Amino acid sequence: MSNRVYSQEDLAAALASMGVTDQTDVSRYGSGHINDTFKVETKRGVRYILQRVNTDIFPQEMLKENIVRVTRFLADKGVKSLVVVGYENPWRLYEFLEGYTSVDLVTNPKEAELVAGAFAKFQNDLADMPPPRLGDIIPKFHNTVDRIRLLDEAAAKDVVGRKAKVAKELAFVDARRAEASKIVDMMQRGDIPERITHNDTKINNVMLAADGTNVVIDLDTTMPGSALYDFGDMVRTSSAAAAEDEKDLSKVYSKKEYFEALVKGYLAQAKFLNEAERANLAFAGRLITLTIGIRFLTDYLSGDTYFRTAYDEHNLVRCHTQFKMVESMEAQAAEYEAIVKKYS
Ligand code: ADP
Ligand code: GN1
Ligand code: MG
Repeated sequence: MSNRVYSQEDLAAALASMGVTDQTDVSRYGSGHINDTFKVETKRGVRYILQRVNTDIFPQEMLKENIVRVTRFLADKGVKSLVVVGYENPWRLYEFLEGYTSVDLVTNPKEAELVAGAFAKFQNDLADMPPPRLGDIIPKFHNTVDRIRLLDEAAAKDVVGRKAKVAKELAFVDARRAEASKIVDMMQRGDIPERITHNDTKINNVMLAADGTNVVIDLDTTMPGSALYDFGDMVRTSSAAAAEDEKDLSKVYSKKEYFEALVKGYLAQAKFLNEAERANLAFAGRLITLTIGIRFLTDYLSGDTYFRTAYDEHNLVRCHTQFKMVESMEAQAAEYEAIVKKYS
């Protein structure tokens, strides 16, 4: 997916539908791969985040219902969260989180510990949300078996003729098919419980303030899931030594000291985990990283229709960093297991 173009009239109409007419500037913002995000400045000096949700990906009504419920529930508890100012599908308006920033890469262990604590607290805060169950926004979102099925399908169709270029990458996945069902099977058996989870625990989905306070954002995939996937996705992005689209693979690896900080920060807050969950934390890091790599590869084979890309091979570059991260975690598996034991 390349950047959609919006006219100032489109943006003004969206804002007007949510009661804002005094904007002085509306400009693209952030580095998310899915939604179209804008920062809005107004004459009153109040700022907003305007987003057009990706209608190819999200069931709009269900998404709105989930977001409104989750943000209200958190606000009623006194937990600082996103504040919905207006929501007129497919557009929505949030209060701008003043004084907070997001980063795309962890630069020190303290930051990793903080991020892990933030997502553990988020899971904790939502644990007693009353029924009904939140909607399954994207069914089988982190189901690796299903993600491999979709990769196989995309490779078989080969709609843009890229399959011949990715034989090595497909072999990388083939060699790991056996472990793909481990968490899915444990969930099916009931060994790993369903919880309300964030499902997109990328570092840039936590807004950080200088005083160490933080706000978890990007609540689009907050839905029933497994805590393991949330922890795993933190390992994927917050233990990474380089960006998700770094081209020089010698710079890409999982940093042990960041992994340790993630475990420390997560386990200090995630007291709710059962034994099976604890035992699979390190594995979940490898699995979710493989899964996201598979999704980038699938999108590459499908002609780049899902993730926002800035150039032709962007999804393939992202796939390579993910697979390199998997290799790095595999090489350190014993040390990572020992770290989890140390803090359990
Ligand atoms: P996407 O689903 O495309 O990733 P996000 O909801 O994560 O979209 O928003 C993209 C970026 O916009 C975030 O990484 C963050 O930097 C910024 N952002 C989002 N919401 C807010 C907010 N309420 N206040 C300030 N910045 C925000
Ligand atoms: C997308 O929306 P964003 O950029 O925070 C994606 C995640 C992927 C991530 C990879 C709804 O997250 O699942 O892990 O890109 N979100 C969706 O960077 O598919
Ligand atoms: Mg995001």
